[in-house]
Amino acid sequence: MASPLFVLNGPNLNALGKREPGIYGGHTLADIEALCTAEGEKLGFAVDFRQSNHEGDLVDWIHEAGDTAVGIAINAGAYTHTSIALHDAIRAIKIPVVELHLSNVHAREEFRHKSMIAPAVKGVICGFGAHSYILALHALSSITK
Ligand code: DHK
Repeated sequence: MASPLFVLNGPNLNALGKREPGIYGGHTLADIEALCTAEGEKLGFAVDFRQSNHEGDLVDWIHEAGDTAVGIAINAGAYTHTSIALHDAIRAIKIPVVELHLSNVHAREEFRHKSMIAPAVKGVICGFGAHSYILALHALSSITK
């Protein structure tokens, strides 16, 4: 039986493919969902892949995952840098959370260097484009089995 795993995506990630492709790559979010679903199957995860432009949706989904899933991979988009609510939601659950980013946020503007959620997660992956998602699934596989 595959273990349920949430892959959560925050604001503007629905625009991947047409949004600054030099930074975020040419994959659409649907492409990334397909990659995650396929890799998840290999690793024994049933991937529940979601995106919202609204902070409260992400908070609700983190709580839901805490009750129903074995782990979370999250690209919180710009909420990474601002959201105490996401930090608190992650702290409120017991399952492991991996933070990920397509771009290397540390090689970009200074306001992207700080993550509000990093202190609450198990680990952080950034800079590998769509492959960051695959690396996050492997990280979760290694710590949930
Ligand atoms: C995505 C975003 O939308 C930005 O706000 C972050 C992240 C970086 C990414 O690289 O996936 O700063």
